[in-house]
Amino acid sequence: MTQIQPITQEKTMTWDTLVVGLGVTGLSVARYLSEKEYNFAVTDSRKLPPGSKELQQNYPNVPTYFGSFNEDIFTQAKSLVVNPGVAVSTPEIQAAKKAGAEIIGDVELFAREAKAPVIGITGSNGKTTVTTLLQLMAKESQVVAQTGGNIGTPALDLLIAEDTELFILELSSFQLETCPSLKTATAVVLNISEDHLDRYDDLAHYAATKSTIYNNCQQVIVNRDDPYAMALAKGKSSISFGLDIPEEGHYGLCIKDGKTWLAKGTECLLDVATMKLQGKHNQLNALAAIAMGDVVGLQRSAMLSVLTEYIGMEHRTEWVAEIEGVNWYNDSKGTNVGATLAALEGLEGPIVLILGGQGKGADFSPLKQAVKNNAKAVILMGEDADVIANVLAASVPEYRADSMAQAVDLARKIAQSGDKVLLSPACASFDMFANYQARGNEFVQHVTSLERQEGCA
Ligand code: UMA
Ligand code: ADP
Repeated sequence: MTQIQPITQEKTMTWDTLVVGLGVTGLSVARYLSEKEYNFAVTDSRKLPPGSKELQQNYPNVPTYFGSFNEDIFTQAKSLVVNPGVAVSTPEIQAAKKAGAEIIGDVELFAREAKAPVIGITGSNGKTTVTTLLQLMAKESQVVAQTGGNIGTPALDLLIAEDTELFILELSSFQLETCPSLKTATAVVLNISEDHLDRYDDLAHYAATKSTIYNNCQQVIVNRDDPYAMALAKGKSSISFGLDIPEEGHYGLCIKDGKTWLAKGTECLLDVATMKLQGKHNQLNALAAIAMGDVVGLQRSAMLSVLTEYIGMEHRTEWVAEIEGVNWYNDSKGTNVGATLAALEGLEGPIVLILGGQGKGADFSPLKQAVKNNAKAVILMGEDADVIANVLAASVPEYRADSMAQAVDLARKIAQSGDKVLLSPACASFDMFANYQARGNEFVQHVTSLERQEGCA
């Protein structure tokens, strides 16, 4: 069997565009540049980046520089197309910028080319939920839409399809740093809470990056319940959503026949009890999706029908099992404080909460009160367990686990009938797992094996 070797080789081809990072984004950029007949090279600080085999197969003549970044290579480029996972502040990128290179991302190339209207969705939490709702709503409305961005399919790959009537883009703050030409028909910053502070100076810097989604936006959508997010649209004419009674032309909740409904102005649209998505945060997500769907002309009946059917995605406050009267929930995608707050408040106590991992420099203090109100115990794991413990200051009984198996075992011993066990780490997973999916899957696997033991007992 031939082993794949790390390839770092300068081929004879001359180039002026440098693709930085060879994951799925880098591959999509390589495909696009090659179709456009640009001369480009690819660099990645990893010895064997995920896309290296495919690049070698499809574009064997493209020069590659893998294993580390080299300033001499970067400063040769006229243009750098930087992967969102690589910080623009990286010294080699800054050196290239100083030498006169243009620094852009894949979304910038997409924006220069896209012909159909674009919906842009960003925020600290709820991006994937709102993006997926809009994707389903467009489909149900018979609109030919392409969905991608941070959700998984790189933006440039969305250009492959013909007859596209609408693009729906989930955008991370990283992607928003490098796409000045992006124009949107409608865009939203769903909310702002601390995240990615390992890449930004502070919350204001992170929020300012998110706000750029409104720069070339025809209809701004804002969350009036989140003053921080709302301030990002200051001075722009906007349509708002929130959990109170809306003014005319805006979105919110109303009470009809003793029930709570999603509403636009005085028009009651949908009884929230008919939605499968649970929690106040999902009512906000639904309102944001309807507001944006209305702007681009999706059918109202189609949108409401999606909201009654959509059950949500794995790892997002996902119900896993009921064992001896205890309900278990997997919220492994709760990778920041805002998400864990939403899960704690959405499920309500008494909760045995499993949390911890890589805290990304976040301030965990907003969790203290919610833990006190809703949790009967916390089980801490991962790199930042001590940081979280210091903040919670033993406001509820605290336990430590070195593995997911141990965390689940402890939770089983602590929880009693009528309680809930919630994995919502408020942290990234990379200290102990490949990613949040692996963390959630491991949790589900241990819970399922408990369920089997229970079945056998
Ligand atoms: N990396 C290096 N050196 C390099 C290039 C990458 O060390 O030269 C490392 C970095 O830690 C980087 C990671 O590898 O963060 C991933 O880079 P990649 O090239 O493998 O990334 P892609 O596979 O192209 O995935 C990227 C987005 N990843 C990031 O922004 C970190 C994906 O978002 C996105 O789905 C994909 O493009 C398509 O648009 C993921 C993500 O975690 C889901 N996003 C963050 C989030 O949601 O919080 C922002
Ligand atoms: P993102 O793509 O922004 O990470 P997801 O829809 O994948 O958002 O959800 C990520 C986490 O945030 C999950 O734990 C989910 O329960 C929680 N969440 C979803 N919507 C919201 C919201 N509007 N406010 C706060 N938390 C939310």
